[in-house]
Amino acid sequence: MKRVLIANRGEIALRIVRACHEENLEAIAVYSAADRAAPYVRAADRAIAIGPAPAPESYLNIERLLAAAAAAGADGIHPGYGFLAERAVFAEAVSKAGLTWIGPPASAIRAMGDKTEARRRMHAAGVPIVPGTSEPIVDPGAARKLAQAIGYPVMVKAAAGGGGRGMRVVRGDDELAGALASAASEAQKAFGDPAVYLEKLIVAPRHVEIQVLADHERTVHLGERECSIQRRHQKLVEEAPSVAVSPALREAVGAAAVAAARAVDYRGAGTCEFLLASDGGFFFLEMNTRIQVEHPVTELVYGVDLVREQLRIAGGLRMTIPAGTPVPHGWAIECRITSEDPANGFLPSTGRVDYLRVPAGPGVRWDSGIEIGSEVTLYYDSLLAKLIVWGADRQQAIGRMVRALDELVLVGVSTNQSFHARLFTDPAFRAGEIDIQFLERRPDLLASAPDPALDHDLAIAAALAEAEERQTRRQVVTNGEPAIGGAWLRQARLDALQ
Ligand code: MV4
Repeated sequence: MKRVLIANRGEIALRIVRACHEENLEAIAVYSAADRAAPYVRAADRAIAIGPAPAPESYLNIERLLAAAAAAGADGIHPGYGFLAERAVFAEAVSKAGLTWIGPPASAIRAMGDKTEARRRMHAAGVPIVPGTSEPIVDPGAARKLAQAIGYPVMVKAAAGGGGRGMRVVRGDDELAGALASAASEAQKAFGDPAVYLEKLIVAPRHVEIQVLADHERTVHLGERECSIQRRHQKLVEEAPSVAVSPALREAVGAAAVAAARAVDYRGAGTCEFLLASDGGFFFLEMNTRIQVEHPVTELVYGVDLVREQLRIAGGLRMTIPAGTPVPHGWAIECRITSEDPANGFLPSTGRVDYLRVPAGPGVRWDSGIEIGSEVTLYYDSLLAKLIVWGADRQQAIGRMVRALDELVLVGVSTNQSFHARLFTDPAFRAGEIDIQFLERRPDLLASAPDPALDHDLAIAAALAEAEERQTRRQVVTNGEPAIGGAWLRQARLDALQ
């Protein structure tokens, strides 16, 4: 492999350009009309326009991407995350075009994409799965017996799902039929497949995921990432390691993740998601067959470059992970800085980045796709940058995050920066008392309460401004006589009194 086309945009495209350059590979960027001036486009060795701003006509368009690869003489394609990264048909089309697919085999993507098939394969491989059904529900009448056997509360999930769409919680027989119907209809709309199945509901678990790497000789894990701090299935903060994972538990969950990857003949970088119950039990949920947004926290505590390893493995080289069990060193935390306004229900905001001061200093990493002058639009997702810190322990990492967030200045677009500042000073978060419902319990962290001290300052400022106005008003003087041009004068007096 000599020349890699990056079928993505933003921070991950820039991350891949950098890894290519370190591996002496040329990097080819593709860009939509909205991304002409983006930093990743300038960082690449060559850039090719692939269409208008809407993703279906650019970053999701397989034909245009393959045409760009041919035009540039690329011999490999890295899909990044999102867009086409987990589409088996894209992996196949890339291989069919004679190019190297920098990702897992299409068969592994497909097996993990169907959640009921994944459950069957994981069960056969001895990977713990949540108690439930591993075949789609065909008969709503039979579903009642299955749900009773599992024990309420249960969850209805879409077989083609993932990321939280097409899921329903069911607390008793009376809710089951409705939940099956609505989940199936949502799954049909979202994935074109109405198949659903049942799982026992795990209450207030942590979300812990294991990073896996596999080359043609070895499959290894690089420990866990704690991803419980999320809102509506969007992760906001990730850490490695997890306060809830002991070295013994790490080895157990890690071994399960390695078994999961082996069961589908996995190659490259992948992530197995687990629910970690409050009693220490863990259950495989799904495997993400791509590089993930939060990969940097693993890189910092294991001293690896995961994108570099992806490039090596795709090129037929061995991964550079030494033999033996990799051990995490220190603590890493990532904040997703998004163009979402906590004061406005996390609605996406748009605009031009008028000013940007990037945090720096010991243990601080900034992976971003923006610079001063960047236009933030609604065409793509709201991730602007990832602020990642490393410290010798969790306390030092949190301290560095507080300091780095304090240094960060981003003007022109509303962001979720203030939410992060509140979170990292919160006693419960600092104590590690987190699970997937943490933010649901803490509306106080999500939205800033109006500060009464600020109201007071604003009232004084308004009074001073008013007094200043009065002082500088033009004086209207009359001697009691009806003034000439009376209507004009009356109006002038009126204006002066307002
Ligand atoms: C669950 C669960 C509780 N019990 N399954 C959400 C996304 C998808 N990956 C699976 N999800 C869940 N599955 C059972 N049996 C709770 C969730 C869940 C969740 C999981 C991971 C991270 C955040 C979450 C937020 C809400 C629900």
